[in-house]
Parts: sequence; C-alpha cells; structure tokens
Amino acid sequence: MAAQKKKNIKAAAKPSVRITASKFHIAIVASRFNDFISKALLNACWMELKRSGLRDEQITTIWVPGSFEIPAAALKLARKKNVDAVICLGAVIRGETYHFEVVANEAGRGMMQVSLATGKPVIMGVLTTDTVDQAQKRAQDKGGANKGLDAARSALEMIALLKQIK
Ligand code: INI
Repeated sequence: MAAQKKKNIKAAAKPSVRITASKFHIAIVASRFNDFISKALLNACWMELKRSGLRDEQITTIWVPGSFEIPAAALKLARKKNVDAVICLGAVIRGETYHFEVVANEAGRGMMQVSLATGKPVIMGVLTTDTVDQAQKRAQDKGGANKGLDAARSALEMIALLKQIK
C-alpha cells in the first residue's frame, strides 16, 4: 500500500507520457494587447517547441486584437483536423475598471469551452496580473520563469496524454 502510494506520488511529479513531437501540429493564438508581454511569451513558447523537435511548418501563429478575442480564433483552429493543440498567449493586466475581470474571466472560460467542445488541449498561457511588473516577471527567461515555455510543455504533454487515453 505504502509502496503503491509512493509510486503514484512519484509518477505525478513528472509527465506520465512520452513526448515525441515529430507529427504534432500546434496553433498559437497571441493577443496584440500588451504585445510587449505576448511577444516575450511567444518567443519562449516557440523556442521550447523547437527544442522539443517541432519544425517551423508544425507551428502556426495567429494574432488577435486582445485576449477577449482569443477563444473565437482558438475554436476555429481547434476544429481543424490537422491541429493537435492550441496555445493561447496574452496578458490581461488590471486597470482601474471592471474591464479586467470581464476580459480575464471570459477569455479563460472561452478557452476551456473550446477545449471541452473539441476534445483538444487548449493551453491557457494568458497572464492575469495586477501589475505590469508581475506580467514582466512571468514573461522573462531568467530561471525558466517564462510562462510561454510552460505553455509549450503543457501542450506537448496534453497532446500525448489525450492520445493515450482510449
Ligand atoms: N486585452 C488584453 O489582452 N489585455 C488587457 O489587459 C486588456 N485590457 O486591460 O483592456 C485587454 N482588453 C482588450 C480586450 O481583450 C478586447 O480586445 C476588446 O475589449 C475588444 O473586444
């Protein structure tokens, strides 16, 4: 019993599937609003996908005006037969009004809806922060802190995992 528990906990700490990127096609939807953050996320995401073995032609990137528009584009891409996952990148940074909540909540809800409706991984690489500084810290490359890198890894893991579940 104790040994099985130990084994399960150990297994949870790292991806349970082998990630081989040779045949995947990944679509990235990036938000132009706060594009100084989106570009930094995109760069780290792209580098990680390439490091994992994807070729340029296996990655499609499209830009939308703001994070609120991400789900509509993600849905169209996720419905494509040759797209295995959609990675969404952007930054919603709190301002003085309720707009932040609406954009952040609806973007998040929309991404999850696309994933559940299509059965494909839709990765939430949209930062929701109180300040620009918090966003910049999560979009910098020092110490592997860039959430674009995490988004790439999550996409690859989820593609492999969902394909494995029969
Ligand atoms: N879009 C973002 O991606 N981040 C934000 O911080 C943001 N703020 O703060 O307003 C934002 N707004 C634009 C929104 O996503 C839509 O593009 C716009 O409302 C038009 O539908």
